[in-house]
Amino acid sequence: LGDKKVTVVFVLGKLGGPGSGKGTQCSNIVEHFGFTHLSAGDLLRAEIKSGSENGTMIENMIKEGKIVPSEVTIKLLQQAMIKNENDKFLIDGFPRNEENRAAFENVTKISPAFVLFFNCSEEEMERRLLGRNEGRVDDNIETIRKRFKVFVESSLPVIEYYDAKDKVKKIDAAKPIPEVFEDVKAIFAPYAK
Ligand code: UP5
Ligand code: MG
Repeated sequence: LGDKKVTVVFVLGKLGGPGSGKGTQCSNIVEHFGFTHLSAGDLLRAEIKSGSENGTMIENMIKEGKIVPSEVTIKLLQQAMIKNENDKFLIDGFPRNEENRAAFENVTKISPAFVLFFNCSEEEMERRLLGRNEGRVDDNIETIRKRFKVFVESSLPVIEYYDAKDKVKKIDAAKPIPEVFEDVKAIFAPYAK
């Protein structure tokens, strides 16, 4: 990123976040606080669509709920941050394991201002994902269960790492969308435009 100084907030959710409303609340934060939203999952899905040489590999990983190799995801995030003139980014759905986290910090030299963490029950997230209807290859009960399992095994240590640094801001994501946003707003108040 060169000399560009950026503020990064990682947005994660319990059990990997599938269906915890990360994407939904990030759109609200963009509108009110002028951040740029970078969803790692959206960038990976765009990479599949673009017909890149990694496309088939990425698609297979997502279908299985597995974590795509760090270098692929980090390259996409880094390119997006370089291309964008903004200096405030929400990185949604990343880092998903310790290796993602360490590689991101090493490659970009960026550590997050804080981690916004959406807490929600597994049953509620399942219900939302099955009702989402965006045609995602991973919104089926088999893949959803795999995504939950990967979270417990791989993503939880990332939360614990930042928790130990007092950087995790936890939100109750089981409430209706506007109520969740009220809590989010309180956290982002220092970043008001
Ligand atoms: N909804 C949202 N909030 C609600 C609320 N408060 N009350 C009622 N309904 C609510 O929301 C999901 C649905 O719920 C929507 O229909 C919404 O209207 C409703 P959304 O905001 O889309 O949830 P989100 O948390 O963004 O869920 P998502 O499925 O996108 O999270 P994931 O983390 O699973 O998905 P992501 O796209 O980040 O990753 C997909 C896959 O990509 C991963 O499994 C992995 O294989 C791969 N990946 C990597 O390998 N590396 C990465 O770094 C990132 C992804
Ligand atoms: Mg999402």
